[in-house]
Amino acid sequence: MIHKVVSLVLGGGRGTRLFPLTQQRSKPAVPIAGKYRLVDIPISNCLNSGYNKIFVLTQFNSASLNKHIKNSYNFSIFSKGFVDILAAEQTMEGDRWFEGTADAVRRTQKNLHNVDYEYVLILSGDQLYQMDYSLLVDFHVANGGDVTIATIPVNGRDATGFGILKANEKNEITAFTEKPDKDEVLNWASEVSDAMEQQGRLYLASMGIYVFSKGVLRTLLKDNPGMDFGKEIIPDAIGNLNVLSYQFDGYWTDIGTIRSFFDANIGLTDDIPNFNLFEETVYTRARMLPPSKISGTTLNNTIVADGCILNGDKLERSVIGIRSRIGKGTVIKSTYMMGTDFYEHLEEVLELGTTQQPPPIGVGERCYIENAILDKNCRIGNDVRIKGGAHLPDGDFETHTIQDGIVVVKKGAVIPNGVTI
Ligand code: ADQ
Ligand code: ADP
Repeated sequence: MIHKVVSLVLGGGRGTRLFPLTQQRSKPAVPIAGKYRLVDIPISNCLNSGYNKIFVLTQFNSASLNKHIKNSYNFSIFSKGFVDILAAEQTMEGDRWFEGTADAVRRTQKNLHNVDYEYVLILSGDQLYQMDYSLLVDFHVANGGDVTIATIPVNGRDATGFGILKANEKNEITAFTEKPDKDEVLNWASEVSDAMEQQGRLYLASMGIYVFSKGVLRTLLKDNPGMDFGKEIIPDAIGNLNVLSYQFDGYWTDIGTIRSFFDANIGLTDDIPNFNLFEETVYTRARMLPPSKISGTTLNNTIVADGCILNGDKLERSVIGIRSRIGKGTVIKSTYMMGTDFYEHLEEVLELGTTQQPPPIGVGERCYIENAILDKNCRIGNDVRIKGGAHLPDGDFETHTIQDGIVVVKKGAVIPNGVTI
């Protein structure tokens, strides 16, 4: 049954964990999988679940996010659907930014007045998964929930990064702790299926995906001044209200850090990826780009988006984003190249190709690139060598950062001929 649902996508706090990808854009606008942006994942899940009233809450408004949402999600005039951005803004009531997830929702509630809904679905903006939220909402309604949390079993190592809970046989959550420390985790094991137990996934984690009945959310946010769902609002609700656990058994991963973002993107090149782009539609901006043209290149487990001109030697376990250009003799492995926002005219490329000041947009000739993320619009010259790995210490440099052995070349950075990183 279709219930009246409004979805709120938590588009990002300061986004510091994804620096430098969030240096010039808000987190929801970070490009993923060669042609999408992070925010397309929860929005597509909503649309595929039949929910089309969607707000994206973000800390700062960026031109690229606005443009992307406006160009991607146009509903017909016969539909009541919308995707609207609510950016933290100065109002008569205060000039603070959103201080946390609950505060962000509290301060945007006034925008819900004109929307007809019974349930609020709160979603995180930095996760990769496909989920039919209508099953979650049906579960919430059928079991008389006040609040329902989507949950997934995780292993002990990951458990410290999540809200961990215990539920009884009626799926009622009886205890919850936000990000327990290493020693404390051991007390939080749950009974899980044999398959989960074999994988060591003994701890039931909150996926940060919540369904609230309309009045319940309003009352909770009014009575509890807490800024955060995980730290304050959810623990307060447990014990006082009927808080349910809806266990999800599909693939789900957090992509809030450079390492997890990198792994999620490169994971798409697996023979049978955990996140299957060929199943449910992931919506994004429909660009009128030409098909990609490739010559002289050996491609292995590589995703190539539209509009690329690739002349490299070998591309392996890599995601090559829209409008990428790669020069002759170049080898790229385990790399996410985001692509470019525009093409340089042929004359420009030819001219820059001779002067190399700066190099033309894209990756030049005879380069070797491994374990890297190349943000959009990079200009990488000829004979450049970038080899990420555990041997490189973390650091933040003018053109790039290194985190966990992954070299992230910043948006629009220029790496001259012959440089080695
Ligand atoms: P975290 O992911 O650590 O834990 P948080 O950092 O609060 O929680 O972020 C949740 C989502 O909200 C993220 O997408 C984030 O970018 C966004 N966000 C944070 N502050 C925001 C703000 N002020 N405005 C808009 N968006 C904001 C949460 C739960 C845990 C749970 C994990 C699952 O607290 O219990 O286990 O999610 O990932
Ligand atoms: P995407 O295809 O990634 O959605 P957009 O079309 O939204 O990219 O463009 C991204 C950015 O690039 C925008 O800020 C846009 O103004 C800029 N841009 C587009 N074309 C050009 C161009 N020819 N020269 C310089 N900047 C451009």
